[in-house]
Amino acid sequence: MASSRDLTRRARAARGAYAELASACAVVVENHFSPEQCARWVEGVYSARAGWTQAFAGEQFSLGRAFYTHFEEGKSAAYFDDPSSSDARVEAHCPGLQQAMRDLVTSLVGDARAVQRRGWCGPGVHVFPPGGPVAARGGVRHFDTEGLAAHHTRARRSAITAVAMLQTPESDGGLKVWDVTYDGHDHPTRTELRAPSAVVTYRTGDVVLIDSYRLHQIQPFEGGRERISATVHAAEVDANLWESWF
Ligand SMILES: O=C(O)CCC(=O)C(=O)O
Ligand SMILES: [Fe+2]
Repeated sequence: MASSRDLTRRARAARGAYAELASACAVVVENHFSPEQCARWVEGVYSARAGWTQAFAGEQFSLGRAFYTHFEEGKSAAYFDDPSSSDARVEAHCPGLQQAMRDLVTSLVGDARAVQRRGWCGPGVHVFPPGGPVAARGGVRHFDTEGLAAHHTRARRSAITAVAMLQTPESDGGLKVWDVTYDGHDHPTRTELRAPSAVVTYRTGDVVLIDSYRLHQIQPFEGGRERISATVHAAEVDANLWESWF
């Protein structure tokens, strides 16, 4: 992956887009979800506000439990406590979203099966509030390795993150990707941060696909509107069998 020119790529359809990650840091699948579908899910996300899961002292919220926030806050037990109630909450407010995100994984990876990871919470939604720390400074620079089994990570077995933008902030809020992949440490070094990088801009209904070992960061954003995106993580646990979770 040499030049910063082709750090990101745009694809017209999800099918097989995973293959593009061999030579790009991120692939954007444009218009994967219709604006009407996104608007319905966003309405559902707001109707679920009382049931949002708060993380990092209100820096961010989710509809459905996200493993990495629970893990980092020492609350993994709460994540694994009755995951079906988390899935039921997502389904009640955003009908079809979880299955659509699993179907998305199936399309992205091509001829393979994507199933729910047993005992884990299914795909969910991130809400980043306007005026909050992420809006002001951007998110944490990170890799999406927390949910991977240790042996999976050690062998660098395939793993992806797909993010669907449901509601863009009023401006900015793209996803920055670096020409850097996970090297066994959770925080990027200063040298790694100087590697070539690019900001993926994505619109409502677009999907961004990255390797879970890819260094990435949500960019600061402006305006009075929440940034709302749906995430699914997936790992190839056996030949052509992928497990997904949030
Ligand atoms: O919302 C996004 O653009 C990406 C969020 C993220 O880094 C993640 O879900 O792991
Ligand atoms: Fe991430």
